[in-house]
Amino acid sequence: MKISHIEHLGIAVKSLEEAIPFYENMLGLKCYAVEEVADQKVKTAFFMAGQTKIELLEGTSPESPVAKFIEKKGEGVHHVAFAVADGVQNALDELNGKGVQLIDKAPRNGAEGLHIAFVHPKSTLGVLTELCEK
Ligand code: CMX
Repeated sequence: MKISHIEHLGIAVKSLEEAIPFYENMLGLKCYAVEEVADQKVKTAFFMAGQTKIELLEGTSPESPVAKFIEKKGEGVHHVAFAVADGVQNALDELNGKGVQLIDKAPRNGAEGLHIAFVHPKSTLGVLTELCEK
């Protein structure tokens, strides 16, 4: 697999309504999109910090992975998303073949029209890892 760059950093927040003004008024970043991803039970807000994308995530139900994460660990960095140049399925197959624990066996639809898949943090030194492609 070939990782081309960090596609975004995911940050879990309790409330986008409170977090967006912090990022805009204190950090001077502009929220350019808000999108709900029903499949993942999250509402997302996007910012660019130079060339790096930040994705704020609010859970839309108590069973949301983001709500469960905040319940357990509090707000904070939730995942790192890598763009893969040669396909998410290819990367998943390669990692699976090397014994890495996958959350998704096949890509699914994420925010901004990306195809995404998650790799389990227990297999990635404690960092929930997302693979994406356009
Ligand atoms: N980063 C690091 N560790 C995490 C984690 C995260 N984001 N989320 C959970 N964990 C850890 C927990 O701390 C726990 O560790 P311990 O066993 O040491 O206590 C372990 O993983 C299991 O966690 P859990 O609370 O019991 O939760 P589940 O096993 O039910 O689910 C996970 C964990 C990672 C499989 C689930 O959160 C998942 O499927 N995540 C991928 C999907 C996702 O996060 N979607 C939201 C973002 C969507 C988007 O960006 O569009």
